[in-house]
Amino acid sequence: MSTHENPQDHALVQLIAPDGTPAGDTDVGLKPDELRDLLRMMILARRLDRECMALQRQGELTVYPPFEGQEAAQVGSAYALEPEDFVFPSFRELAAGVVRGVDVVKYLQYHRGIWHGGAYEPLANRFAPICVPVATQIVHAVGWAMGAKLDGLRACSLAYFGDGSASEGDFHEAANLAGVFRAPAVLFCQNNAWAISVRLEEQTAGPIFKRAEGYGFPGVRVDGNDVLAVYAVTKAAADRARAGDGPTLIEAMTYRMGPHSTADDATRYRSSDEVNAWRKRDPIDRYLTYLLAAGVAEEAFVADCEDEAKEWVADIRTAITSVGPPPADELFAFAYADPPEALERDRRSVEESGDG
Ligand SMILES: Cc1ncc(C[n+]2csc(CCOP(=O)(O)OP(=O)(O)O)c2C)c(N)n1
Ligand SMILES: [Mg+2]
Repeated sequence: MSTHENPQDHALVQLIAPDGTPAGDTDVGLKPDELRDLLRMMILARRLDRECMALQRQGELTVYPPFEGQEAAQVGSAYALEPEDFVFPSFRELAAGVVRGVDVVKYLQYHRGIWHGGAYEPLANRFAPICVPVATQIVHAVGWAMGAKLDGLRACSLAYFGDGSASEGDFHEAANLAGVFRAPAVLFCQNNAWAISVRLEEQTAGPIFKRAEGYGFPGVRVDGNDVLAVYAVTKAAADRARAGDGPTLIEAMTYRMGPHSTADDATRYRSSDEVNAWRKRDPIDRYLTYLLAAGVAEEAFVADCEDEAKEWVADIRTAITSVGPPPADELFAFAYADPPEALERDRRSVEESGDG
């Protein structure tokens, strides 16, 4: 059994067991309507993720990296943040973006091949542009946190990254800097067992959360498919950061149920037994079972969430499929105050061709 799947992992913070029964103190300080909202967000996110896969298969998006299976890791962590905090995502954090209130249609313009990083306004929801060069966003997040500290803001940053990204130099540089400067940053690793087709133990030999000790700050490993546990550890890390006590590394153990992206065929490198074993640890089923047993939600609420999700994604589909390409002259617009002659010539030729 791999280190990723070890059920005897004593370090793992878990509040709800995979069968939905409580496994710890489930009072994380959320009110019943907030507890229900976590479920609602996960249901909305999953529906959206599946719609995006369909949109890509129908040629409406160029490429899409699905997050199915990782809803609790993303929703639980994003829900723990305050509006003034700043999220630095990779390319798989649409569910976190939904929680932050990011304009999904503008987000998807990246995946439609229209605008780098998404067309949303990063400052509006404090959600940085989609970041594909793996691990670079961790450095951005720590830099932002250092700036926030210098400015005397009571806010933290949160960087999302994957297990594979934790093997990049940028992770280590960012972690070292965060430790030395006690930056108010939360380094949130979604360990989904795979970096495209490379399994965890092929690219790192030890638990990721333990690396924090070497950088002089705490590291915690949490069950990433347990939304309450993820919320609780992220809230504690964010509170700690805002209080001036420095960074925390969180390693959320989860699993990507789908392919790495729509350009990948995961059946070529992993077994259906492995995928099926993780299906039994589904984050939404687990939390739903818990909420129903605790009397916090009823079936009617779930049905309402599903209806809402259906309507919501239908509106998103209509909106994103009607977004056409931006004017071609924008290709020339933002790089130079005084464009060089060669570029000016290109611009004129586009203009004269009528393609602009
Ligand atoms: C600097 C850099 N190297 C390589 C790639 C190609 N690439 C894209 S995603 C990925 C793997 C990322 O794995 P992980 O960090 O575990 O995140 P996950 O995709 O599992 O969410 C790689 C190697 C890239 N985007 N950027
Ligand atoms: Mg990964």
